[in-house]
Amino acid sequence: MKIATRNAAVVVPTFNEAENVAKIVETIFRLYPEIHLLIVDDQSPDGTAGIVRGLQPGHPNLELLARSGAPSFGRSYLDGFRLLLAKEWCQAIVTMDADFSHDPAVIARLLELLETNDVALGSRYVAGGSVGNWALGRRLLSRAANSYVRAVLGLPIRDATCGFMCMRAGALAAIPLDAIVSDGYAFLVELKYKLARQGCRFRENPIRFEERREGQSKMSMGKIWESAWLPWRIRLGAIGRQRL
Ligand SMILES: Nc1nc2c(ncn2[C@@H]2O[C@H](COP(=O)(O)OP(=O)(O)OP(=O)(O)O)[C@@H](O)[C@H]2O)c(=O)[nH]1
Ligand SMILES: [Mg+2]
Repeated sequence: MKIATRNAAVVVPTFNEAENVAKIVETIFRLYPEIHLLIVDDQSPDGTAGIVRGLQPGHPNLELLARSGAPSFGRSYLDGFRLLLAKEWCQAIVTMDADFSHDPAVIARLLELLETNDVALGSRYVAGGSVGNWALGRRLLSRAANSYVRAVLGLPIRDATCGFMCMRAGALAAIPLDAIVSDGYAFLVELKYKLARQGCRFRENPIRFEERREGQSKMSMGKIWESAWLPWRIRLGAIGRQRL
């Protein structure tokens, strides 16, 4: 059965997205007036959370989770998931970036695909998918990371590091969120791995991934190393396989 947008929530983690956050909020609600939107901010020094608070009176379905403690992309998503899975109306959860790399217009298609799948991905690496404006180095790195992760983990998907995901709430609720240990791109891989191990049906929908429109890039060597190491940690059993 089709999931109505009023039963779906989009989670967007933010760190220093003052230049993007108002635009992404307005764009999402213009396209889907009934959808729920949760921004999970990590005490961004640029005042991202304050901008969200300022938008809340105009958007009753806009929620802000202002985290404290050490910033973490992965923990932000996990806190957001837990908050949403406790809501009775929540049947689907979409993850996406604040910087317009993921086109909000695609959310409708991903939700449609949940009629016959548990997880729908906005994929750069299936026929019809692409990346815009990426320098050759980053293009190669992303391609190599994907092939590597697929080879080591045997994931049935082409874009294992993508951050544009749409999941049935029931599927997400069935995996042990507390057992997810990684952060950054590795978090996105570990999440897909756990969903796949749970027996979820995946479907990839081609997207064009755009370079961030505004704001500073947060790519770092630390994040890349973590992603390189994660598949082996999973395979070697260091990451709670027994709990799957
Ligand atoms: N809450 C939270 N959000 C984060 C953190 N790091 C990144 N984000 C957000 O996660 C999303 C993806 O991060 P990006 O910085 O766009 O990552 P990327 O696309 O690989 O790299 P660039 O676009 O080049 O910066 C964006 O909405 C970021 O604001 C974090 O530590 N905490
Ligand atoms: Mg980005």
